Order: sequence, then structure tokens, then C-alpha cells
Amino acid sequence: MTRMSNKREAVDWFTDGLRQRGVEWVASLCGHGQDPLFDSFRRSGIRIVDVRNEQTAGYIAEGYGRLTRRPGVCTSSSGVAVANALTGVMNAWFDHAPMLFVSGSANSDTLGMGCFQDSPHTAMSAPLTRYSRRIEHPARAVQILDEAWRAALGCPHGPVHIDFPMDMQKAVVAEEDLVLPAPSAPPPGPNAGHIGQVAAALRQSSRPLIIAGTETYYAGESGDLMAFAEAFSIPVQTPIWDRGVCDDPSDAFTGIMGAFSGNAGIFHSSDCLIVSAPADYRLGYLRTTARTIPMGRGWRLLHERMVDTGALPYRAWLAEARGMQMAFRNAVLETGARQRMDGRIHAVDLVGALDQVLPANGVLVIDGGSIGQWAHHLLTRNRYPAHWLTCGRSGVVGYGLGGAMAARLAYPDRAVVLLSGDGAFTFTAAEIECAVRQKLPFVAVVADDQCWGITHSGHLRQFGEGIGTVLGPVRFDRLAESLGARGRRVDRAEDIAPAVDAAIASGEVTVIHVPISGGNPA
Ligand SMILES: Cc1ncc(C[n+]2csc(CCOP(=O)(O)OP(=O)(O)O)c2C)c(N)n1
Ligand SMILES: [Mg+2]
Repeated sequence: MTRMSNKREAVDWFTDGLRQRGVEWVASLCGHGQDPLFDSFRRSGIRIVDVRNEQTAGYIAEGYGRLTRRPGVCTSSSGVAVANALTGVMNAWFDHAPMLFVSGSANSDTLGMGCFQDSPHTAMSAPLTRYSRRIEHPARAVQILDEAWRAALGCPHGPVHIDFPMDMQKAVVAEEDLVLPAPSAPPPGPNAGHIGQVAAALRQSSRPLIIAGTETYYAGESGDLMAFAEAFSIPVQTPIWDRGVCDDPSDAFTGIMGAFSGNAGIFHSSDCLIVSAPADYRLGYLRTTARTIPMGRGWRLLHERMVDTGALPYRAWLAEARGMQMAFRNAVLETGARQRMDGRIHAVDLVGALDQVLPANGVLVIDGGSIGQWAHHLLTRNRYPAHWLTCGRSGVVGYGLGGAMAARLAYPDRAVVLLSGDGAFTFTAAEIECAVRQKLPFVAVVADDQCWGITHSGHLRQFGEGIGTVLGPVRFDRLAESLGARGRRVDRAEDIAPAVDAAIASGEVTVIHVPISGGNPA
């Protein structure tokens, strides 16, 4: 007797492949090209988190990738929807966040002939992704998914894109005809020879500084790094907006380095930089006289090497570095005090209140210019947890609501607090309705200085006035209420912490509108 062949539409094989890779939801906005995908998701139990702008779908996918190191998935319809979703893809491209973007498109026999929303989907994504391919043979649906997935989690990680024309989705493929994924090689391990050189450089140094973030985080070595740094009293700093490597308060963590922020004093006082980060603008392109040694994977091996060689901890240097970190923080607080206006809330009050009420495992999502700088300066004195979410190396604003939804999907049981500028918040404010309806609660605290504050401060310095930087009044509490969320306005500094606390406890989407007097720490 011959066995009945198992025949299914390619889209169902594809959806199965997603499920096998642990995908439980996709973020999306419906439309042309993805009806078979939506139907397949529905039948297979994959949740569709729907949004009002594909930008948010992209941000949810990449935010989830950042928070969990597993690719978040978003899908879109064809044409301009792809360009919208590419906003999140581009943000992921900047610093290797793993995510998968799937676009639908018209039947392949009409592509390029002026079919509806005919547009160069994969050509648009190609420069921004580690893998970008259209499925042109339905039997390759799972094999292409596998290639894409492996590229997203490759070395380095990054965003990937699959374009899936509708006729390819609907084509029936027998199981035995499916093209099988090729076996893959494991990621490269630490290079023992190079680790030896790092150890030797450290032994010759008296004031070493470790700069690490995203690379160490995605390598899964944050714990090893911090254990090493603590054992040998070596200060660690993370480039601003990188993934954090220090979840729990640690004396060895001495803050953020970056463009307009961070305590550059430690950097300039160091005689040896152990760098596991790109030498980009945040690190001043590493133009320094200090010895600079790149470091990849293998923090545990380095730790062992240092123990073997009988190296001693750099206690006095770490104490000095901590002193510089505290002096820097105090200078920031003094800047805030100088800017303070009678009776008005200042960003320092707001950030201080969050510091009081945010639980240790709470997810803080930071979006906005000046308010983000204040938060980074004041909240990162001895930790920069990987469960906080920032824009990443791109420095984008306007991703925060997608980021908060991603955080809720990644951490169903934790407090999720978005700290946003007023400008950043309005990029995708309508998503509040989607979050409420789909039970993805978070607390959004909107620091409202009625301007694109960081740019405004820069214009004041350069031109004596802001040029196109001033915004009008928005009642963010009422806006939230009109979108089905809870809204609260706070006008006194002492009311911020209780309001945030109550909002976290409510388990509902809550927007707390905090008018502030404005000002930048730098
Ligand atoms: C998509 C995008 N557009 C423009 C910018 C430039 N930019 C950086 S910070 C900023 C101001 C943000 O204003 P707001 O969210 O109100 O925060 P504030 O600086 O006032 O605290 C702008 C316009 C950017 N980073 N990203
Ligand atoms: Mg603002």
C-alpha cells in the first residue's frame, strides 16, 4: 500500500516552520498580499498583534529581538507598507537586532508588470538586512525561512526579510517535495591565542577599562564579563543605547559612554581599553593614546587566564573611577538645579521618581532626546540592565510605544514603563488603542516640554532661537482616554512616584502626562 502524501499550502509549511522556531505571535497591519498568511496564522494559533502603522510592527519585532535575543517577527502587505515596516528593520540594522520581516506581494506571474502595489520589496531591504529573498519556488518556503532565521541569529545577528508572493503562499506542496534546510555550523568560539594577548595587555596596564555592550549581550556572555570585572575590579562602561550587560547593581559598572553623555573622564584616564564594541561616534572613534585591544567572545577564558597568571585586582583604580562617576553624576544634578524654574517640574524630578518606584526587574523603555539623556545620566550609575530598552545605535526617536508593546510581549509579568518625550510619543500615539484592545498594558510617562527639546537646546546655543523645534500643547492624558487608556496629569513633583506606582499596580495602559520645564544636561 502506498502512503498518502501530506500535501499543504506553502504558507502552512512556512507557518509551521515559524512555530517550530518558537514564534507565538507576529506584529502586523493587514492588507494586500498577506491574506493567506493571516488565514494560516489564525488556523495555526499564531497570534496577530495588530497595529495602526507598520512602523510599529517593525519596532515591535526588533524591540523583542533586542530584549530576548530571539528574532521578533513582523509582517506587512505590499507597496508602501513595506517602506513603513522597514523603519523597524533599519533600526535593527544599525546594531544587529535579530528580527524577521515577511512581506506579502502580488502573484509572481504579474510582478514587475504593474500589478497592484508592484514595488521592489527585496531591493529596498537588501542594504538593510543580513538576508533578503523572495520565495519564488513554493517548495523552498521552509528552506528560505531556515536560511533567514540562521542569518538573523548569525554572527553578528541582524534583521532579515522574506517576500512571499500570494501565489507562492497558496501553492500546494507535498511534504516529500519540500527542499530541506542545509545543516549549519556552530558560531565561532573564543580565540584562545587572542585572549592570551588581551590578558598580557591587561597585565601591563594599571588603569584598564572595559567597554562592552551589544556584542557581549548577544554572545550571551554578560554574566561572564561582569564576574570577571568584579573579580579583578576593572571598570566597565557601555556605549549609550547599546544592549546592557549589567542587570544587577555592580561596583564595577561605571556608566554609559556616548555622544553627548557619559563620564568621559574614566575613558581619558585609562591606559588600556579592552573594547568589545564598534569604534563609532559614541566612543569618539577610539581616538585615544591609550592602548586599545579589541575583545570578542571569551570573557570566561580571559578570567581564567588572569587567574592563572596570578594577576591582582585593580582596586585603587576602580575606586578612583567610581569617584569620577559620582562627580560626573553630581555635576549633572547641579546642571538640573541651575535650570530649575519655580513651581515647575524638572526632568531630574521625573527621573528621580522613576528611580524610586521602578522595580529591579521592571522594564524601562527610554524614548526621546533630552529626557533620554537625563535618564541615562542619572539611572545608570551602577547598572544598565538588558531588560531595559533604548533606541539603539541609530539614536531614533518615536519607537517607544512599539518598544513598550514588545516589552510586554517579552515579559508578560513585569512592570513595563515607557519614559518618553512629548515629540517622540506622537510618532505612533494611536497605537495606544491597539495596546488597550489587545491587552498589552504598560505605563507611559510623557515628559512634556512642548518642543523637540534636545534639538531646541542645540539651536538656542547655536542660533539664539529654536528653528522648527517648538511644539504646541497636547493633553496627553486626554489623548490616552480618547484611545481607551487611563490618563493622568501630574503637576507636582511629589505626585509623580505615587502616580507611576498606582499605574503599574492597575495593570492597565496608563499615560501619565508630566509637563516639565525643559533643558538638556549637556
Ligand atoms: C526619527 C527621528 N527623527 C528625528 C530625530 C532627531 N531628534 C533627536 S532627539 C529629538 C527631539 C525629541 O523630542 P522629544 O521626544 O520631545 O524629547 P525631548 O528632547 O524634548 O526630551 C529629535 C527631533 C531622530 N533622532 N529620529
Ligand atoms: Mg520634548
